Amino acid sequence: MSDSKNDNQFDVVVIGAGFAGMYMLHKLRATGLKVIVLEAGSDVGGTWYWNRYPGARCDVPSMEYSYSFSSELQQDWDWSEVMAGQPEILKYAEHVADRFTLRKDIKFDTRVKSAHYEEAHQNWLIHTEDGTSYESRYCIMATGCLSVTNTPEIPGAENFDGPIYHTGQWPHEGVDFSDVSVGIIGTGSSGIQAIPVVAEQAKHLTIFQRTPNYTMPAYNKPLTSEFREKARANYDQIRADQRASLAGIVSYGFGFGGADLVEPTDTLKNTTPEERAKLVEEQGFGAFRTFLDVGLDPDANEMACEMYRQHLATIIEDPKTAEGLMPRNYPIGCKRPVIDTDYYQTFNRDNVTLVDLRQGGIQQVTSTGVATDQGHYEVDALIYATGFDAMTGALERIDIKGKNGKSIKEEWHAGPRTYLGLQIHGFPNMFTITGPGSPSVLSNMMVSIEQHVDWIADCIGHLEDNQVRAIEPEEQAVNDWILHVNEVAKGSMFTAPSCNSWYLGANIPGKPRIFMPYVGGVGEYRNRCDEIVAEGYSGFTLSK
Ligand code: N01
Repeated sequence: MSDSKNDNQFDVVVIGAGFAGMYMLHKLRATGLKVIVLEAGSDVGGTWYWNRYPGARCDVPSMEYSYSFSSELQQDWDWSEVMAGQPEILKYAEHVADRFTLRKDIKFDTRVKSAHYEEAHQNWLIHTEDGTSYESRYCIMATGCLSVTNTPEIPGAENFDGPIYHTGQWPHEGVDFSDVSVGIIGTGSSGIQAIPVVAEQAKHLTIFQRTPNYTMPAYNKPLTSEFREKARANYDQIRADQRASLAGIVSYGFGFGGADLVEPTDTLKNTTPEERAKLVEEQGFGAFRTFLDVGLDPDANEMACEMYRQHLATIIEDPKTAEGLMPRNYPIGCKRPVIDTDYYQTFNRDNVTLVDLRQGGIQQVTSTGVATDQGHYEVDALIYATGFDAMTGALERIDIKGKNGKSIKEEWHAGPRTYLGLQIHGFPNMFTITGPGSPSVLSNMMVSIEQHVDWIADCIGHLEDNQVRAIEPEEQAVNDWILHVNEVAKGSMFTAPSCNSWYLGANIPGKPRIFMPYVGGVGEYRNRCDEIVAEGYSGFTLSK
């Protein structure tokens, strides 16, 4: 089949050359299908290609946040730290591209504009911004969950005299902030990582914080060769345990953020205020980690929040700044957990100012700074650490049309609708790697990416072997899956009424409030995906 194709006809077009697209290409190549990857960036790496801001680092231990598909690769690669920084992870991606000669089938600097399903030919027609079109039987979206930056429209930004950067689109040549007064908007994972590093360099750093976050110290450190050797010798077991786990992480050697391992079993509600105060004094922010009810019971959670605030007050020298940094009125565990290096200590520096926007918000950006209801703050440069249009953003930015010309935007007007986060009703032969409705961002992305890529490659193999022209989920299967995704998230801190997270789309004005990822765990989820295959692709329509 492949031989009869012209230059722009393919069996599979994969969109995106991050870790998902790279592995998808490698996997499909082995099947003999004609595959091309289209990538907007100039090289591989996806999120690690774009997010080059100072302090960017992974929060999953690198021995686990790495590919498992090649035993030689995992035996050969040396990680230098428990959780590697962005430059090292990007180097790893580049190494994988070299090692498996991936680049020859990736077209870089190529942004996909549209993907339309042609019912008459059961093909996808894909147009790129450079005016090229590609025809393909299958279209695989490896577009990432956090790849479209969210740049809030703050009035006056266009009049600012200095440069404005976004953490998610950082200049490749880096930025020198010596002698520069910097303002940073946003205190999510990106802001919290960037702030201590920028503060070291800048003349002054002003942090515009709308919602204080709960963040735990990262216990990052160099990996010893002894640890690496031991992990390598145990890789088969580590990988098997990751796949069967809840979050795709087994904390081999380390607990969350590189901290000591703990197994929460106790009940915080059974403790007295004195006991809690003693725990905070002895263990700091980690004091509530041993309590199981913190994640389940809102009252226990509020006790943990209070313990958190108590410890915070002991770190910050200025009481007003301490109060300004204290998260209130939403539970620990509602947002994506953040870990940091020296975040709070940074606020004790003379060259750092916190602007707690709860006391008066941003009015506008002026030519020389940021005007708020609390006054005007002069800055020479601005950093937006304002996050992403997560999970659906990258897909909805492309003009995707399925059967009957229906657009993905129409199909998802009330929130994303998928079966297993893998396929959308009415969009045959289109697959989404780590799409909404799959564990994705609630898991170690590497584990979820590999599981989806393997599943999709097996599915395509099955279709090809059985002369099936098209696969798409039944509408009822989609409805049932969404119901299940919502059901398992119910009662968790993720969906607490006071929670406003990007998991819920709450960071983007007008985005429907829907809990997008699947909270049931990668092990359970994998089993369900495998069962569905064993049942002959139950819930899918296969047409010859
Ligand atoms: O983005 P965010 P992020 N005015 O959405 C604020 C992954 N990641 O890039 O909370 C003022 O979390 C906003 O305020 P609020 C990880 O999954 C991983 O930091 O909406 N402020 C918030 O403080 C993470 O969760 C790693 O009130 C405005 C911030 O901007 C995800 O990426 C590292 C504003 C955005 O926080 C996203 O993290 C980095 C406005 N108009 C990222 N608009 C690691 O692996 C937004 N904000 C460690």
